[in-house]
Amino acid sequence: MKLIIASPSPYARKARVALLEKKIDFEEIIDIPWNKNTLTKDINPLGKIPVLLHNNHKPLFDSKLIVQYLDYYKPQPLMYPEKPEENISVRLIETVADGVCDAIVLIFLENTRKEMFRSKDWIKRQEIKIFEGVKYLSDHLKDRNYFVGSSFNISDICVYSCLEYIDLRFYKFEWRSQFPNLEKYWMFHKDRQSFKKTKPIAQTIEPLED
Ligand SMILES: N[C@@H](CCC(=O)N[C@@H](CS)C(=O)NCC(=O)O)C(=O)O
Repeated sequence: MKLIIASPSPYARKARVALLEKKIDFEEIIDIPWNKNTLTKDINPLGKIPVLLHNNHKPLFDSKLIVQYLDYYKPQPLMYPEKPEENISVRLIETVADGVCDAIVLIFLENTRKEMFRSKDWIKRQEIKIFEGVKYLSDHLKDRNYFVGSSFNISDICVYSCLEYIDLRFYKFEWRSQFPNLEKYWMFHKDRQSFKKTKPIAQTIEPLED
């Protein structure tokens, strides 16, 4: 399998961690999807990473769909639990964690504009989503080590990736001091090999045109 990624991307990280957890061999192809010469535009009509290329299968895109495909391809360990109630709970946590990342991406892009073109209102709107989203995650975690059920699954991948994406792109938000249960959770998972091997690395992107 080949996975097209961007090195800072929390969405690509979901697929990378799931592949490592399932011990599936894969090759990473690093792209910068925001730049004009991105590989992705010819493969995904939405121009986004991650994209999974597997044998003669059509290219698969969107992290949720890719991880679901990996669960069909190699069920153990399962990333999306089978029990309907757990499955829905996991997807809800995924939606919030991914939504926090979406808001961070939008602020990051807005800040690539010249200062006179940036919208403070737009940035504020996204910041509220980040703060409220992380509070929701903290409230749902309580003092547990796993978000849903008693073992590791996609909800943990999403939240862990989201927290480290905040550290990379929105570090003014000191989530550790505001949400000690999330810090404890982060400490519990930080030595996991699949997380250590996929630490986000910043890329420099071409600025948006005004
Ligand atoms: N919902 C998508 C989001 C993917 C996404 O937004 N990827 C970003 C990189 S972090 C991207 O490729 N953006 C390029 C663009 O929007 O043009 C997923 O979960 O895979």
